[in-house]
Amino acid sequence: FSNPHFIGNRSVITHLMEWKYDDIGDECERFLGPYGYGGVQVSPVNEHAIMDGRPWYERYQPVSYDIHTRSGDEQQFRRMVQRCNKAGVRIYVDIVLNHMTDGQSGLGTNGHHYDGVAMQYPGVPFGPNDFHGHETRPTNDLEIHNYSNRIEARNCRLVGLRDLKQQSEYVKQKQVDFLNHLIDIGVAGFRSDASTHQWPDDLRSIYSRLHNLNNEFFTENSHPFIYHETIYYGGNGINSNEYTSLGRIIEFRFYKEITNVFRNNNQLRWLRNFGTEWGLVPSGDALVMIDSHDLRVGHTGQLGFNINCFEARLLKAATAFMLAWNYGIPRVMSSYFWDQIIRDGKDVNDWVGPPTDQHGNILSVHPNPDMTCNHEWICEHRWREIYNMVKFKLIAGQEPVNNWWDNGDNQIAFSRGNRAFIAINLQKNGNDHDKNLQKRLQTGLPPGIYCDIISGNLINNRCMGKSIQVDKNGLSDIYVGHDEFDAFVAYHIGARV
Ligand code: ARE
Repeated sequence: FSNPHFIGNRSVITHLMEWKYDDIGDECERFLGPYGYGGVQVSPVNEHAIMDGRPWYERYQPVSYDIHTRSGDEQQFRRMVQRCNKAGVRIYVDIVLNHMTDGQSGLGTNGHHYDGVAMQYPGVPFGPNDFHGHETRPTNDLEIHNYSNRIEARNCRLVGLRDLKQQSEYVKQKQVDFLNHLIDIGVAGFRSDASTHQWPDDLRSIYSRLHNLNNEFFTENSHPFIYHETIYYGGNGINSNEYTSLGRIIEFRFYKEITNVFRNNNQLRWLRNFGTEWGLVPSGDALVMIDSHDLRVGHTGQLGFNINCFEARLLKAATAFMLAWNYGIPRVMSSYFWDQIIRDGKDVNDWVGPPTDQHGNILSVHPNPDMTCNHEWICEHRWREIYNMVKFKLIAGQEPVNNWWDNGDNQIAFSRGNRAFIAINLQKNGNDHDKNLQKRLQTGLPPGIYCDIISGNLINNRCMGKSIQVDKNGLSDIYVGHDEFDAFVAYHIGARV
């Protein structure tokens, strides 16, 4: 369950949060395929509660396992999966198996009624016996209070959400049917939501009944790729390594350490041995990110510490490191615009859902000629600095990190074998001269003239941005001014004049 089934050397996933399936299909064909992305994570696809104001998080309150949300119905979902697979781009679905809705009642996105107090979900159907109650000896109010307590975390309610009893054969079978339905349609795998709140053995038992991937798109005997949301920063919380035998885990320590470094709370030079030596799980067990649908608004992290699209220069630099370093499977967050208003360290608009028209239909994405999107959609995955680093990673392949250099502080550079080279400058101390990265460095690259793919593309054999000349020994003058638009430069053998 830890192979993402990317095509060729593709190696990066992007989460197109809340996008409509028709738009994702278009995006696979016109952009993601051609620019070398390996896959898309789509927001939960099954019927969910319709909540007042339509917050984005209503998608995390399931009502049934019918494929029907504002992103599209089952037919549209099927068409997207077909189109993306044909474009060489895999689809991973965010699955919410831990729970159903909170204690409200109302309608779901496919018209099913639900009642969270009575725990009735006729769309599945699930009833009160399918949920954890007092017999499993959880807390008095059935809520999770102590996230480090295994039993409480698994058998109690996460923020009031009705907690499914996955020990029940009936519940398991309904979930297996749902996942197999998605597999048969042609998805490549799943993001498992709130994994720490589910018993590893229950997940194992569910996964053991999954079909092989659809062999219209995948080789025989392929298993779905499954990555688990286990928020573990060390200490006595539930250790994410309880889940590594089930697939991959989202390694939250990656974003936390990288963010800490890029915010200058730790020197860049220490990144030299970043990975398992820092306590992270082995690379093959990890999926990594800088930003996510939660972190962006300060959920599961701390606003002001997390880096989101409102700090573009920092986000691009941290993402570049993630894509240049050879660790885990990287996921690039792609968000929509919301009016961030911070009061007392909290974003009061952290709930705001995707852009819609006056009838509540999600707006379409219309790319501009300069590759950006209509202003409602941030489309980080289309920023030149980011899509070109996706290409960098594709070209670097499995080449090792070589030619590490640092200034003993916050300037670093390294190559990936003799295929690609990056230099990052976040130096804040010293005079202007010290703050600029200006150094003759070993790039590892064969001699020639290379375009900096961060400041511009190679078009008609000319660099639109900066360039360097690499001599016959692989040396070149590298320059990253401290006040430049981007804090890094990157070169690879695919952008040689
Ligand atoms: C919303 C409201 C709540 C309300 C609830 C029910 O915000 O106030 O009680 O509805 O009415 C998302 C949103 C939630 C939202 C929920 C349901 O983020 O705000 O609740 O949808 O609509 C823990 C879990 C982790 C979980 C986070 C949010 O361990 O699994 O909490 N993350 C996933 C998703 C979320 C999603 C859900 C789970 C639910 O990524 O998007 O919630 O499906 C420490 C602990 C962590 C803990 C973290 C919380 O770090 O170690 O375990 O994460 O704090 O910050």
